[in-house]
Amino acid sequence: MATAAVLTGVGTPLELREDVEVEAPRAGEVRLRTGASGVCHSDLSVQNGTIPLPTPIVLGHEGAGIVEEVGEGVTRVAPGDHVVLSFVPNCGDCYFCTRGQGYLCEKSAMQLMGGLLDGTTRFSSAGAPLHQMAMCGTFSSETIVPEISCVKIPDDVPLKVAALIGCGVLTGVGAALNTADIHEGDTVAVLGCGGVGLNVIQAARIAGAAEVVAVDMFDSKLEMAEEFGATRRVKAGTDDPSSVITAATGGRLADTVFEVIGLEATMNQAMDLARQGGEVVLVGVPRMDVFLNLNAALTFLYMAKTVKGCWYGSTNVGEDVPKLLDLYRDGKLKLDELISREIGVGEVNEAFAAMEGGEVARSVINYEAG
Ligand code: PAD
Ligand code: ZN
Repeated sequence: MATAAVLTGVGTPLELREDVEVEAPRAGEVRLRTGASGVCHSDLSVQNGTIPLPTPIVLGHEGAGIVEEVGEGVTRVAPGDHVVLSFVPNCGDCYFCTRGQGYLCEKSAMQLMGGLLDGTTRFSSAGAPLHQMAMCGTFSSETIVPEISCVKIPDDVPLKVAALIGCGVLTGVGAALNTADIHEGDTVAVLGCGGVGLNVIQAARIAGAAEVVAVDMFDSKLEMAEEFGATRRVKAGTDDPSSVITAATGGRLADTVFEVIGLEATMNQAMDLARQGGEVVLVGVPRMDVFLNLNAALTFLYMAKTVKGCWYGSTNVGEDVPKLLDLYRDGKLKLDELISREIGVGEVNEAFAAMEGGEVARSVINYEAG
């Protein structure tokens, strides 16, 4: 039996279930003792209906743990291995994986069905099956995942830090280092300074940005943004980002603008804050009915702007996880500082409220703390 936080319907609080049955791993699958799971905005977005997934479902997709048992044919990992979960499985063989676009792996096609690779689930509670977010389901003390969702890491990496790598760090750092094309001395603007945005900020500095303008509606987040390397702050709703960016660039506007919130208004605003020939990187996940309001001629021809969608930091997890761990060990990437609170799996609803209230960079469920 596992203990899990379960979403039974859109708009309802998560329920703590202590009776969750976890089937044995099938071929190509792994049983994982979850060590830790971050609480990401995408989890909240499933709860509030922004991201459509079937219910009932075990949320959680930013996790790390220890392999307990492997199914038939598993070769990538063995019992006892510590792993980061990739919220996009990475088969290594498909069209996308073989051309360096592992974040689009064809094996992720079933993800919106809320099951594993074959669409079926391994969790059940009170006799009814439970779906599983992103083939992870890390709001459960134990889970079954595809082996191709596992990235082996050294045993000495704290699992609460490893968990954050699984989504917020790979996405945010990848947005700046992989998706965007930041040059030495650039001016970058980051709209939204949460768990993902703070990683965009620190990686933009690693990429050479001289100015990073942080935009958020909470002073607490803007303070965190400065700790992560932002050089200027804009309080959304009070200050005008365009005048701050204009001042930073002699009127040219930003070389690269990242939207890391997922709102229609800020996605459109991001387009306006990029300079002629500049780029906009969309990281925040909006509702399915959001459209951008762009003038084709002005935006793309006369202003020659580029818009890039950033799915999972355009990452190839096999290469990027070790790279991020090296940066962390060298003191170049702040990861411990992302953990504002350690919580139990029964406190995810409070963690959602803390996230919406601007109180935390990340809340992390620490299963190891007992
Ligand atoms: P978060 O809630 O920790 O951070 C969002 C930040 O935006 C908070 O600091 C808010 O205060 C701030 N904010 C909200 N509204 C506004 C506004 N109108 N103006 C300025 N600031 C505002 O979320 P997160 O960092 O975990 O996730 C951010 C988004 O990224 C979210 O949409 C999530 O679903 C998405 C995401 N995308 C991927 C991907 O692969 N593209 C991966 C992971 C998360
Ligand atoms: Zn996430």
